[in-house]
Amino acid sequence: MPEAPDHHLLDALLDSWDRNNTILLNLLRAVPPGGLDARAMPGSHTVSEMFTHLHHERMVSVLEEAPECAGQVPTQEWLPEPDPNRIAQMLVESAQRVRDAVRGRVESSRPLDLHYDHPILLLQLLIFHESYHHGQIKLALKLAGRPISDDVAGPLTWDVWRRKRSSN
Ligand code: NI
Repeated sequence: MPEAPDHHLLDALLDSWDRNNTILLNLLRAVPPGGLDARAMPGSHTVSEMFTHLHHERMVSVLEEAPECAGQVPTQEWLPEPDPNRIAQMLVESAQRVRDAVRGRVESSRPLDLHYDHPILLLQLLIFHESYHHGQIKLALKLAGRPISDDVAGPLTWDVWRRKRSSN
C-alpha cells in the first residue's frame, strides 16, 4: 500500500471504472427489443441474466472485501429481470458501491478484507469480468438474430475509453 495516495492516479483509475460502467449501460440500452431473453445456446444464461450476474458479483465483492460500503446482495445470482430500467438501476448502484469501497480503502491505506494485494486490483478484476461477459452478450444477441452492428457498438464502447473530457 502506498504511504501517500496519488490522487491523480486514483482519480484516473476510478474514472476507468466509471467509463466501464457507462459502456455496460450503453450496451444494455443498445439491446434490441426481445434481446434480453436471447441466449447463445440452450442452457446458456440469457442476456438479462448476464447483466444481473454482473451486478451480483459486484455486490458480493463489496460485501466480502469492504463491508462498510455493502448494500443488499440479490438473493438470486442470475436473476431473469425483464425490465432494462431496473437492471440499469442495479448497475448504477453497484458501480457506486464498488467505487466507494475502492476509494475508501485506498485513501485510508487499508487492504481489502479477503483477497487482492491492492484495492485497485478489485477494479481490474471486475473490468476484466465485465468485458468477458460483454463479449458473451454480443455473441448471444448475434446468435439469436439480434446483432448490434459494429457501427452502433463502436461509439458506445471503444469511443468511451478514448474520449478526452476536454473535447466533450
Ligand atoms: Ni461471470
